[in-house]
Amino acid sequence: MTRVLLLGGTTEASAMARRLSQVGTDAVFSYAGRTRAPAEQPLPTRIGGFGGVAGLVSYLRAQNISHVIDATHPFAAGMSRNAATACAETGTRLIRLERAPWVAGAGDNWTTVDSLQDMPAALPDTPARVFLAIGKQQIALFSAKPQHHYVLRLVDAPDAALPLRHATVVLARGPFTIQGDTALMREHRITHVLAKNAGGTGAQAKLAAARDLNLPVIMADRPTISSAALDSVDAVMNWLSHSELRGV
Ligand code: 3Y8
Ligand code: NAP
Repeated sequence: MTRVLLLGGTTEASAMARRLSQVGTDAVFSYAGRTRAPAEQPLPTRIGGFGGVAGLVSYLRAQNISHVIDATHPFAAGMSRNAATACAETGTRLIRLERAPWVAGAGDNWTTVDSLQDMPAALPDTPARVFLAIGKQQIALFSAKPQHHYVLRLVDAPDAALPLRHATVVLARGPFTIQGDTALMREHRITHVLAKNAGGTGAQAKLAAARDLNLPVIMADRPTISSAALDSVDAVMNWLSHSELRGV
């Protein structure tokens, strides 16, 4: 009996949820609970962590989950690694739905760093005005470079003081537009744009805006995740139907 756990939180996960709902698959959508008011989904939805690998193992068993579709963000490495371990332990089928990384094109001025932790060192010593669009979980990294003015784009208002001396907070939820991001960078006189290589379309506008404004981009590469991945909803639906047919 097929019952799917869809690990969400991205544009691709929302598209996956719409397809599973359309075909009537027995599925449950899962958010981490990172934002105050996540987007509604057309599937029964649970919100919050599982309690590590052990918690996820218990959940998979208690809920008779036969398949896990991990459509979390490429930087949600902890969730993806826990899913791989828990699915191996319980013999649950697992696939990742992941969008391809962005690649620098003509006119792009990117400095690529291995991880988010390497971003502050890539900033100049002379004071800059930095568009920090990597969410709020890694802001503390930048307290090492207090001389810059940071413009932070967040989904929800911070619930504590920011660990930065000069910061402006912009509250907004993607997907974003090139026009909107270009206006934002002009308004705040941005000199550097920082981004995670998330791929997809929801966060891409700032890269096009940076190119149009001839601004340098510091791009953090995504963590490596070993479990098998597909890059489209159709491919995942084929994977699901084949594994149902094989009964494996
Ligand atoms: C809670 C669910 C959908 C999904 C929409 C995508 C697109 C818009 C662009 C910028 C970059 C960033 C951030 C971003 C984008 C989509 C997608 C995407 C980037 C929501 C959502 C949840 C989250 C969590 C949030 C993180 C943060 C990251 C903001 C909902 C809106 C920066 C990633 O305040 C916080 O603590 C925010 C935390 C994890 C990264 C971080 O480390 O801080 N996403 N984003 C999910 C959950 O609870 O499980 O609230 O509706 C989803 C989306 N955010 O349904 O269409 O698919 O990527 N999300 C990044 O890419 O760098 C913004 O500002 O330019
Ligand atoms: P993470 O660091 O990989 O995961 C940390 C912990 O959060 C996990 O161990 C798990 O807690 C919980 N968790 C994460 N995703 C979950 C989900 N979909 N359902 C239930 N629990 C989940 O995750 P993250 O980077 O903070 O991302 C959190 C959520 O935001 C994910 O849904 C992700 O898709 C979405 N998102 C993240 C980014 C980003 O830049 N990281 C961007 C866009 C959207 P337990 O250990 O307790 O199970």
